[in-house]
Amino acid sequence: MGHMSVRTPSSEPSEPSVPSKASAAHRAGFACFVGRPNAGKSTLTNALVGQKVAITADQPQTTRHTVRGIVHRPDAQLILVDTPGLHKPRTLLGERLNDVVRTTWAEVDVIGFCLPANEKLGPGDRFIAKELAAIKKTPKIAIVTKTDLVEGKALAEQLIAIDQLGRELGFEWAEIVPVSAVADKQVDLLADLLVPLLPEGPALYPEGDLTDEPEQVMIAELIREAALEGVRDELPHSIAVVVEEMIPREDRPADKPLLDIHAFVYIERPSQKGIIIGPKGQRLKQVGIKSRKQIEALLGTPVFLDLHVKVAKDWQRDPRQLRKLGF
Ligand SMILES: Nc1nc2c(ncn2[C@@H]2O[C@H](COP(=O)(O)OP(=O)(O)OP(=O)(O)O)[C@@H](O)[C@H]2O)c(=O)[nH]1
Ligand SMILES: [Mg+2]
Repeated sequence: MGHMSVRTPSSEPSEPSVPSKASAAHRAGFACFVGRPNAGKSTLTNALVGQKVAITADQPQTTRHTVRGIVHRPDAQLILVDTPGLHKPRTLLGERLNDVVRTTWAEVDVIGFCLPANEKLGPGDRFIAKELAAIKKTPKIAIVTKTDLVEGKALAEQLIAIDQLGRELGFEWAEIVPVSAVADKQVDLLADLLVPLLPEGPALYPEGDLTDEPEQVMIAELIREAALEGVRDELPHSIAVVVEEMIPREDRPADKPLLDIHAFVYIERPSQKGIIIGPKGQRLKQVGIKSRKQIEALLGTPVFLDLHVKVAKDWQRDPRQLRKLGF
């Protein structure tokens, strides 16, 4: 009873997967990743999907909506639902994001609770674990992220602490899995452990679909990701991006198309404008160059990206503005 089920590379010899008669029923279902902001949920989602479907950043509260990433395997379709980091809300946006997380974990087949290896368990983690404990019907996997950042001893201590946390709250993790998305350690193993927890059934998404994000949203997110780079303090939270228009440029030869994309980068205060735009517009220009490359790769077509910075006063706290920005 209550033995600790931890997955280490050595305890998991890779067996050749021999399909066994009719028992290998196809599975399909949903696993969500929850955890504090910055725990590495989106990076892990991308690593499992094998392509960027969710933006990531080294500031907390990067993800602002659920992002589905789809893993296609011969035996299963695993749909990952990356969620915003659960945190103590300070704005209406924060409250909305937390609501999104709670709705999501009530709907999935398995919950993956992400805890960074390089940070001791804190009140934020306990708070989330407590809420998870109340969801009795759903299996919960503890995922220790960013293992490339710690030594073996620190990792072992973290695994024990997480096991202990479950016991204190009266449940047992279905698994405790250390992974590194950046060093590609045990990422495939995580998928192997999630799949058996999915219900039997046919694929839910067409083959080849890696996400159900609308193109326009993905593009706005790529611009926001570029805009987040290097900004600090409150500014990352103040940035929102909306793609207003995408129109193929007229009078272009068929073999030389160009897509005009017009997007607004919103901030909350006029004083933030200068920082986003930068001296002589250099910063905004860099944001444009960086995101345009990724947008072109995503769409497979040349793009003219037109970025405008606009103030949406205190939008994080204003229900009307939030609605306009899609929250
Ligand atoms: N070294 C290392 N860094 C990682 C790993 N996974 C994520 N990170 C970094 O951790 C930071 C946060 O990663 P995200 O994936 O954006 O974290 P998140 O949990 O989605 O954050 P929110 O969306 O804000 O809740 C980024 O700077 C990542 O590059 C990892 O396996 N190893
Ligand atoms: Mg995220």
